[in-house]
Amino acid sequence: MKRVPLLLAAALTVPLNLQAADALWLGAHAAPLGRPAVQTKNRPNILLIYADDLGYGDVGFNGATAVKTPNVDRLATEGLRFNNGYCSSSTCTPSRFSMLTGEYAFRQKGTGVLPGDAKLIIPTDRATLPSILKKAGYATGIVGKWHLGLGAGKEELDWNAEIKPGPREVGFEYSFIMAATGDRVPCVFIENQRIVGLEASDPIEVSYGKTPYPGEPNGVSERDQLKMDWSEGHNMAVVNGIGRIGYMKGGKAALWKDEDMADTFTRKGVEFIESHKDKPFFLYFATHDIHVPRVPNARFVGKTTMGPRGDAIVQFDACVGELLAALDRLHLSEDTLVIFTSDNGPVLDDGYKDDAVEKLGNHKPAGPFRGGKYSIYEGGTRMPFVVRWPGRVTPGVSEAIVSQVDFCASFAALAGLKLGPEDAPDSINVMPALLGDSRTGRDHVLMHSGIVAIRHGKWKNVPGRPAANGPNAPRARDEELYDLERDLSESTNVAAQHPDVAARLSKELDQLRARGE
Ligand code: NG6
Ligand code: CA
Repeated sequence: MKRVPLLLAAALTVPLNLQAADALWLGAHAAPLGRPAVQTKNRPNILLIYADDLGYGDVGFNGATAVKTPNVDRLATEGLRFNNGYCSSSTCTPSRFSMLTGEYAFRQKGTGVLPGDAKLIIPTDRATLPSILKKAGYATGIVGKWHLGLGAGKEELDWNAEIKPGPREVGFEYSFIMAATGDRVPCVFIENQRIVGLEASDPIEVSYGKTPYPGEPNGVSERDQLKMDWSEGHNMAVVNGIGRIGYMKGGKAALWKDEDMADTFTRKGVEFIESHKDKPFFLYFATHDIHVPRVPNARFVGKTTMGPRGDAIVQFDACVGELLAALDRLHLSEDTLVIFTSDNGPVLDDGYKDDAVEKLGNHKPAGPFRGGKYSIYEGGTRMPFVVRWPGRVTPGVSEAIVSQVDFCASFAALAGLKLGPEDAPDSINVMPALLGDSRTGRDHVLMHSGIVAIRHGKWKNVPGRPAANGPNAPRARDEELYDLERDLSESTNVAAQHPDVAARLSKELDQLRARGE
């Protein structure tokens, strides 16, 4: 694959008078912009709080009232809130792939939502967000959801031995993860690439084949005994009374209890912070909330009128609160850049009967935006997005367009590390925007949900598709153009009124897509 290094599009608002320190800070893919951080505070700890399936409108600071989120609201009050912060894709695996590699996932085959036994999809020889920060002297760790595959080669993975390659081989020195999602087997925690609590006498087996393990419960035969019924899929292995995707057997002592997962991850996150308080650390804290199955701890059950989905948001917010409290307690808040966002837009019924639709009331999970998880519209990829760095980032609201794909180049620049031309090819250094030094970030951004769309400035173009033959051929669709300044909810297609704009964006999209080929 030939890659052409990207030219920087980020616009400048700060007058430039560069000194040596600036040049260092500017690093990765950077045009010279922004105020140098090295002169004041260099290399803060980085805490990336990454929610799962949490929508733009699911948090108080973006207008939610039916659910209270005091801790993420605290982040927003003390930090810089982005109204135009994007993930790359409207599902989990491709969004995380893009964020951690700085390359849009649509450029690499096999980066769709992965089964729980998938092999690692991030090549181990490439620069990643953790490997970049590790090189810059950070202690790197991940706690929570992985969903990027584990193991390599054609052989089936032996879950009872060391599980590799995995997080370590892509740059995380410490890991405490679940392999895929809460609704996919194996339902176990994996710490530093070994299953936690596994007993040698009860080895674990995992299968994504069609047949259940004989004698093991499954979500069809035991449906009437399930803790939470499924509405679609989720009828294979039964773990903790809940049907999952995929089959597993053994490892009984290692199985997680959904009700305790948030506490476990939070404890591990806090422990990582505590044990690295004396050196710069990067912690990627990727919650399983609020993805299905939504099974919050009893402490949170009934805290909202919205059922498990609302209660899971409260639980998520409480986890954020504990992490922030740990930073306060350890006197690390001032030295820590906290960045909070989510992997894709919201969904109500995602395959379990948990009343998310019935109990929604007036709550708007995607805020003012159209669509949600799985969608090419803004609700799919416009995320709640906050950067807090007390004393360095002035609290407020930014309209700059920023994307999670930019984390690689931006944090490389902050840490003073220069990226090679092959590294993080879609990532732009928007650190000046993230720190509030610049009011502009990127001028364009791509979003992906099967198809790839482009936003440039206020315009959003969703490409059309001609009719195709064949039983599984996707439906034809007309080209769409929206003016996001006037029409946040993408309700009026103005492609016919502005054919020149539509053509310009469509050409830009073609060129950007072609870069990875
Ligand atoms: C779907 C699952 C859904 C969720 C999604 C991945 C069914 C019916 N649906 O296939 O529940 O797991 O995959 O979500 O099984 S993501 O946030 O990890 O991308
Ligand atoms: Ca997700």
